[in-house]
Amino acid sequence: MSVAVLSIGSNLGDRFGHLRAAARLMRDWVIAVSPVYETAPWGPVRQGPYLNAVLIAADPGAGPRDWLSRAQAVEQAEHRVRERRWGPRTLDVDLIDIDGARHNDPQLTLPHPRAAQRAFVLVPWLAVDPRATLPSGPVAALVDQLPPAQLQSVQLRADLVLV
Ligand code: A4P
Ligand code: MG
Repeated sequence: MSVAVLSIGSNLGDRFGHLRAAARLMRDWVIAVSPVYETAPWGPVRQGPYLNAVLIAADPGAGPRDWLSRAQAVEQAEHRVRERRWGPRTLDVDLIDIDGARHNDPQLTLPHPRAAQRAFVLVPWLAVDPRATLPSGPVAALVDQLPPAQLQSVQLRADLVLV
């Protein structure tokens, strides 16, 4: 069984609509969906706040490249434009982990190299899978180690539910 952990994020346009579209377009494979969080923008670019969530998807026949092309097809369906790295986007779909595999290809690095430091990835992932792990440790422990300011930058949006 191939199980993929996907981080989805949006800070342009109908942010929740883009997340909903991602869950809908992946519905054949999605087995679990996290709550939605309002998150302060991470990185060097000045931009508006994001909505973030995590999808867990399973497909016995899929390899890492299949998951990457599915993720990119979903971004394209939501008119994702690559203007600048780490800049605002209608929809970002990042592969965080696939079956614990390690990949060092720049086209697909696994696990996602910045996931372990990102509250907007770790908090939703932990909420949907309390046993989640990365090579650097259990996600529960990584969340405990996050600076308080980072944790506070991720706020549950209980009013927004992805199905
Ligand atoms: N690529 C390599 N490994 C992977 C992977 N594990 N998953 C390649 C997905 N793609 C991977 O990605 C650039 C290239 O990375 C692709 O060609 C792919 O083959 P991209 O999506 O075109 O560019 P990007 O999204 O600007 O870069 P990146 O590194 O994915 O950006 P980040 O690090 O995800 O930053 N703040 C909050 N609060 N929430 C967010 O969701 N997102 C970003 C984007 C910035 N700040 C944010 C958020
Ligand atoms: Mg990306």
